[in-house]
Amino acid sequence: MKKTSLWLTLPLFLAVTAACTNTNTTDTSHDSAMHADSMAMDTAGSMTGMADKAHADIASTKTDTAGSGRAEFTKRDDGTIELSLNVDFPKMANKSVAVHLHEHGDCGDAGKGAHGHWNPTNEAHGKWGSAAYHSGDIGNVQLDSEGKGTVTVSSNRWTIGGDEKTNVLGRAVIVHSGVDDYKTQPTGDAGSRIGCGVISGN
Ligand SMILES: [Cu+2]
Ligand SMILES: [Zn+2]
Repeated sequence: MKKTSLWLTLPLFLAVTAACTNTNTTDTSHDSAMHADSMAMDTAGSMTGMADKAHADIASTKTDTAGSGRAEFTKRDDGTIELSLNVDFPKMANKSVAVHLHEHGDCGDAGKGAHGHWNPTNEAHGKWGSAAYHSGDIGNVQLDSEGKGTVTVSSNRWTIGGDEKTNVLGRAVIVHSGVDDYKTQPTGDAGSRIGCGVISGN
């Protein structure tokens, strides 16, 4: 009987393993990446201290590239967190600038106090929604002729409150002077830090 049950369960185990491997390695679409992360979200969602909204007011770190911005995080009905980001840096008009969530909510020392990209999953730096990327790798934002730009992204890598591996509270939103190449490790070679804001609850 023991032999029979082994032969019954082994093919099932292999099938499940193959299915998981396929999802994680060959399908790099954003939807699949989010699907693969949904279990982490469920775990965090069951914890206390969760909120539906958070924001960061972004201020300049340098006088020669004066600007501002606002990041608003909202929990959607499906449990994912949506970020709506507006930046306004007139000196950077018609350029594309990189925006990331950095690990520490500290804008001191011209934004360097925020340390590196927030990377709770220990992945390589990369393009948002690709096979591997930091949870803070929002990416490049195109600015118009006035230096204004917007981006909206959503993720189930994020929560407002809860598990530190997903909690955006206390992180910093950093606006860079350059473009993220989505390749250079671990920064994307995005240039200096011209804007910074700490994410706090509403
Ligand atoms: Cu950055
Ligand atoms: Zn990164």
